[in-house]
Amino acid sequence: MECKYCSREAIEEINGKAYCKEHFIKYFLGRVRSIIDKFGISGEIAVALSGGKDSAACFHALHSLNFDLQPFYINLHIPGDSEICQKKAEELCSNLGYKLKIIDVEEYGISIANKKKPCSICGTVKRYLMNKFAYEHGYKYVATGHNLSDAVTFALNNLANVNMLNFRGNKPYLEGREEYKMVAKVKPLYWLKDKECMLYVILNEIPFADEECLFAKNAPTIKIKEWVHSIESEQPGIMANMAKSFWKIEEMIERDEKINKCKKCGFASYGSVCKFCKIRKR
Ligand code: Q46
Ligand code: ZN
Ligand code: ZN
Repeated sequence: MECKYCSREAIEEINGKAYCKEHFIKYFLGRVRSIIDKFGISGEIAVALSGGKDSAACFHALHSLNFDLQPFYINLHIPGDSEICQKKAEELCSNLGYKLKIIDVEEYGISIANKKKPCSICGTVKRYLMNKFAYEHGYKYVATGHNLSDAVTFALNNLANVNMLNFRGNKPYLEGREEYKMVAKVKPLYWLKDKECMLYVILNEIPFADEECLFAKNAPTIKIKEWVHSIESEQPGIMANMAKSFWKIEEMIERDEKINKCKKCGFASYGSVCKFCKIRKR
């Protein structure tokens, strides 16, 4: 198969178009650029690295597009995972000429691995610390490696669990709000699927940790993700359409929401005390 844009051998087909290595990378960076341009993102961006392929691809792509970046890593102390991931994130940063900032959850007296439902605590802690880091260091934006596969899977999982409130935070850009110490969040990989992110890191020889967190293995979302990808292979473009619909639903839900300031820490909260402060107290 030939690339649609030149005569070279194609390595990937996306929505019926074949791409060679060079044009695939152009396509990938173009999708990232479209998010950045749509929301007018400029200035320094704090980039959350997890050690995995997606945040590595996100960081590398933003670096290739010449953004001013500060990578950081949250060490969650998950056995058999966190140390390897931190090493991979450090390796990537040193390859690209950055110094990685490390945030350690143990400094906040939190341990995730021994909890009954580690993922729900982990999610809250990560969101809180990402925002806190960026806010306290004066960054306007936090970029994360959430991709199209994550966005669609997350939303479908919420539908499957009648969890409409969880719809918030899934769209590609969340505005910052100074009065609530909220930094803007951006998902540059929002239009890119898992497979495309994997291909991007392989083609660019980007170091990443292949191991999965031990709590990810039995997650119900794995089946949903497989299902979504199988529908996409029969009907290319359906995932992007679903993501657009979920984005609209999120905006409808947002209109009825009230944010407060947490009584303990002063960051944004949907109750009088934020979930992070409740976790710390426990
Ligand atoms: S939420 Fe759960 Fe992940 Fe946290 S505890 Fe591991 S699997 S790392 S994206
Ligand atoms: Zn080509
Ligand atoms: Zn709080």
